[in-house]
Amino acid sequence: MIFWIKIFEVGTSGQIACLRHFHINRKNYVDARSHCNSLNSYLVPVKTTEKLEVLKTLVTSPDTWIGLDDLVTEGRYVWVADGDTLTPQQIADSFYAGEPNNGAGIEHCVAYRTAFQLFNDAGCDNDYGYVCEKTVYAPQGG
Ligand SMILES: [Ca+2]
Ligand SMILES: [Ca+2]
Repeated sequence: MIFWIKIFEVGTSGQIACLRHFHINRKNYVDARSHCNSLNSYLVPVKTTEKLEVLKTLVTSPDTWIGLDDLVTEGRYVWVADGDTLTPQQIADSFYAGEPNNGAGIEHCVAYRTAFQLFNDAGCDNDYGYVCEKTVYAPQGG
């Protein structure tokens, strides 16, 4: 059985974002991203404080992949869902103190860290839980 939690209205488009947290079979970043894609979804973008609040409620495991990485260009953080990049201010607001630190020169994938309730850049080979998102059109009430 697959649970998708409906939470968000996306703008005024009538779309609802549905999230699912996978945390039992943990995966590296690329495999997590692929699994989301196989479910017609994508690793979750967390671009609003509203969605960050949802993650705080939904996620219980220590580290959880979200759909954000600097795999292409070091220090340039790109949302996999739409290719948007983080501004320096957004980086400062989204990561916890001292992060992103590109630890050992190999941290290019971003995880939500439950202990800090903010982001950390981590090694993409780490096996973490992950959150997928997909959007559906809400039925229009009459
Ligand atoms: Ca990096
Ligand atoms: Ca880090």
